[in-house]
Amino acid sequence: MFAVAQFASAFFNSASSPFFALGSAIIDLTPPWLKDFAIATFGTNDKLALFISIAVVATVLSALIGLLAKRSFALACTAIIALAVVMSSAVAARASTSLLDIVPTVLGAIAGIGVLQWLSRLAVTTAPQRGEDVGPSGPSRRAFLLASGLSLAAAAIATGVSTSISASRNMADAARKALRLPAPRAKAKALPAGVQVEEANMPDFVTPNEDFYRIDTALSVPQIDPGQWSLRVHGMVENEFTMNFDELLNQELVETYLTLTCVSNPVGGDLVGNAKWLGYPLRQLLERAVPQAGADMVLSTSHDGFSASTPLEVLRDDRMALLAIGMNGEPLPFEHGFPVRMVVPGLYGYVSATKWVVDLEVTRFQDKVAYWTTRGWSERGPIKLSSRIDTPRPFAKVPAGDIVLGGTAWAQTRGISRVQVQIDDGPWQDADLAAEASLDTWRQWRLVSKDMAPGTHSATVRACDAQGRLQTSEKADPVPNGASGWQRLQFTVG
Ligand SMILES: Nc1nc2c(c(=O)[nH]1)N[C@H]1C(S)=C(S)[C@@H](COP(=O)(O)O)O[C@H]1N2
Ligand SMILES: [Mo]
Repeated sequence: MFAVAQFASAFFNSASSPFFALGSAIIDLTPPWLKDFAIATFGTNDKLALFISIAVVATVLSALIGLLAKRSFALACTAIIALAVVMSSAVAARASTSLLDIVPTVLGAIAGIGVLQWLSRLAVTTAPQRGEDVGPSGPSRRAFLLASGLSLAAAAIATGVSTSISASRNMADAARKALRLPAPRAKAKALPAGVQVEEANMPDFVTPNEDFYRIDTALSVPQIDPGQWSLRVHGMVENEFTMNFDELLNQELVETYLTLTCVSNPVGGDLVGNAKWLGYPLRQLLERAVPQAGADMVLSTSHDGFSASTPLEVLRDDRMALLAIGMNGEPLPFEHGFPVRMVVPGLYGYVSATKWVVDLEVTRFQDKVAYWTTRGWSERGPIKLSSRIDTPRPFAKVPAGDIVLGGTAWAQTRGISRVQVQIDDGPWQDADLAAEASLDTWRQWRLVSKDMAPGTHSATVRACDAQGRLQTSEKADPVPNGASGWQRLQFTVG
């Protein structure tokens, strides 16, 4: 019961753990003399001692409940429920918990009753009939003892595993909160006035962290304590080395605005976001490693086994490819790669933006294959020139008169020089471009369509990059290297 509750709590708020809650309640309720005694006797192991005591008490209580069940199964269930109520109140009494946090304890109680029922059944079939001569080591008695032992062992293992999951999560969380980001050597160039088109439905030019799209293969978000983090740099290099988090903080960091894009983004989709990143240029990291002739790729691998293949030359040219630790002025959120991730201008995330990165291997495309490439996606993924209509929304109803259209376009590392909109089958009209922050960021646009007649209309958008190349009208699915085609949507005026 305790084990299931503890195990389940690993997936909730750490304060939902009945062990931690009970432990904290006991600490709060302990008279000072006992506290002093505990600290004097167990030293800094006092918390360990407390948890071991709770585990011992839990085992004894389980045994007592087991004995009780021999008399009355209902009475034993009542005892379990009473215990669950005590544990739930310990959880609920703590600050920073919500009603949801007693779920683990309730699950624990249900599991406790289940195990009890299983064991009682075994015990019933075991009980020797009067007059029968069943030795103390009869087969079913052995089964009962085995089952009890198994339950206890399973409980102990589940408790151990889940307590260590919760503990590492707490450590990582505390470390993230305590982290003060160092000042960059070069601050990001201030955003020019007018990067934002002020219209309803337009995205913020800088995407707030909590609104930033999230794409990864992680079932549960890795919680890495930066004190435990290190990055191994190896492979076809003259100098292999390992860098820990403190060393990374001591490098000369830079700050840059950069728009990330997912290769899975459909035409008109929103798997794209723009943030200010703080990090260490990968170019400098590679200068220290000194890649060998013949190498053409860096395989970056995450703590959870994802990998990305990035062309070596992209990481050595003058674009701002970073080993990032900061996002919009705060440490990376856990979902976005805390403590360290990569961001590379101009490449889709699946071939460049490894979150929770722990390993960089300088190698060759012909020798190593990255995670998504083995699943049918291209080994290289430069971002395609794209444009999007953000307002009006598809199938929106807008009042008759002058209609404001607005949207976003991006061609990271190249920049946007022109956006054009076609209403129905009319001529292509040049939209007004918002100010450009950099070639690596998206650019907003706006167009007023005068005096639109009531009825259903369509709008189509296309863009040109700074070299004047027109976005292709050729439709392509996201697989294998990104969607293409012009976005066309319908809306109703009237
Ligand atoms: N460890 C890890 N990093 C990853 C991924 C992943 O699945 N695992 N997905 C990549 C993909 S496909 C994209 S588009 C970006 C998304 O980054 P974000 O979630 O911070 O927006 O992360 C990249 N980095
Ligand atoms: Mo992606």
